Amino acid sequence: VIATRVRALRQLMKKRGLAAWIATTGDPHGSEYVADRWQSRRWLTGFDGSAGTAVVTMDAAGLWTDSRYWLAAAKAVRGTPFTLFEAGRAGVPAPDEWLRGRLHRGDVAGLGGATVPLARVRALESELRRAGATLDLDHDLVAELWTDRPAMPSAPAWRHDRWSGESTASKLKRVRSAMAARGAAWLLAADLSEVAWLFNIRGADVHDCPLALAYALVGKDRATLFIDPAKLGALDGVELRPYDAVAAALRAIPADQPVLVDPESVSALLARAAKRTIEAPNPITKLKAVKNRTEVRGFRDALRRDGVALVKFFAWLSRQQDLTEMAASRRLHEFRAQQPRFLHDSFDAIVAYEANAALPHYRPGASDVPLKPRGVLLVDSGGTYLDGTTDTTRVVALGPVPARVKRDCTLVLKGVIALSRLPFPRRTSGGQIDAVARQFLWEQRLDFGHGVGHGVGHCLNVHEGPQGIRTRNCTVPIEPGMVTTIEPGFYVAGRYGLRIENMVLCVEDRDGFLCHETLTLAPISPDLLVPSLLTADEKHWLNDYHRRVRRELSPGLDAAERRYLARQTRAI
Ligand SMILES: [Mn+2]
Repeated sequence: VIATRVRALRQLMKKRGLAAWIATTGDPHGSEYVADRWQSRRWLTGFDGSAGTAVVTMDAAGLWTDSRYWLAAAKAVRGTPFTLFEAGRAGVPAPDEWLRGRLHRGDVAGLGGATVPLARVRALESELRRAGATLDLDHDLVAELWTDRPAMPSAPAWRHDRWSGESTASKLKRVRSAMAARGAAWLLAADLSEVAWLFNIRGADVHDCPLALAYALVGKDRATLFIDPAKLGALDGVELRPYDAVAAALRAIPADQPVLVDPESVSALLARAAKRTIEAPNPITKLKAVKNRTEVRGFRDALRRDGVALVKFFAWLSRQQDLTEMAASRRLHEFRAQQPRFLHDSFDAIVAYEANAALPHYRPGASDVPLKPRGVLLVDSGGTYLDGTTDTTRVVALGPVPARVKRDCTLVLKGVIALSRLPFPRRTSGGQIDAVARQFLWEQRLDFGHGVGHGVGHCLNVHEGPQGIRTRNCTVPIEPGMVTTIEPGFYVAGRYGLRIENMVLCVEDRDGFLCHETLTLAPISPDLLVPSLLTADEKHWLNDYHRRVRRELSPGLDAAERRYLARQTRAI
């Protein structure tokens, strides 16, 4: 069936005079998680991972995906016209570069310009220009061929005002002053979480994301929400127009009124509908990242309920035999779903046993494995609650664990503690403090291949910017009110994987410095630690933290669960 689709695509390419077709993974909003309607790369290739790019020429077809999906993608492309390229492996060309090598002067490559952010199209165009080739954005060939394409998501949207702590009128005021500072007459917001934040609305159009498909267009004295009218009634002071009317509205703006567009989320086609644009990060991204008092209170409450669910789960797990990763994952979801204000998981949980945990983004599925009474289970999961989003990783021993694993887990914890206690001056970015969480691994000539942390949305996306803790593209200062994760790990391919993840809130320290306060409440199992490798200060931090975890979570637990928690938070 994949071969037939590729054949049909090539026929259409020939008819339209295209030398290549590029299928990326994206929707019209630059989303990380994409609704089925826009899974055209999956339709074309049969590979269903959440990230990947396919390129089809008349005589070759390639699929690129990153390390978390290499195994799954290798299986998916078997028997199809696609060759797998392991993106990120040394010596493997990037798709743009590979394509450039196959195009000739005057060739045209096609791509669905409505679903690819402007910044991505720019990068591709500049690569193709070196071969004298150009891009056609206007004809989505795969959409033409995809006859049983899923419909537009149509979940109702709902008001989130009660949990948000700030009215849309107040948010609009702050957005407009940021627009004025940039010299923009209008602001187009395409990112679904930015639209949701601005208008205090939530939805259910994307799996495990509380988002409604919509655009926002903010002018100096009006604000328009473009959304399917069936999804939402009236909003005070906001003009509602149909979702599809956004391009025409942009075209109607006179050339002397520049529109601010964020090239990372606004699609190339939509950006080109405006006569004059200012390309800049959307100011909403940063306003949204700094949480207000209501949102912070919500995070604290949500993390307490989430911690109760986690302890109930781990206590239950400690009494089970003959479980698989999948069965454990389903039960974890049930414990969360019993908590008040729960909407849905914040992402597909990672429940990974031993070697599977060495793949940082592994999800149990086809390779569901039984859990045995030995080794380490890694659980990275979270919930989306009305009053906050959570993301927590813990590792637990299912039985005997080799000394080497305990040593590595202790090194990971030392990184968590060091960064959690670190005072830092204002204007410090995550890029500057990433190494603080790695230093103890580095001392042993060890490291891990992912970032230390990411921002977390408030009843929004589990991954949000602009701040983060990693070395690449991470120059935005961390400010009071920002909620970020600290999640160092360590992985031995084919053997085991370890990661400890807490959510932290940036707060004022003293003498003008800032620091982080840990929000996550869940035991860090002493069964996986070597106490002699911890300093007195580190033991003090852990014992203090565990006292707080016990105090906050015990009221939500039954007697057996409290006994489990007492054991897992015993002083060391
Ligand atoms: Mn995380």
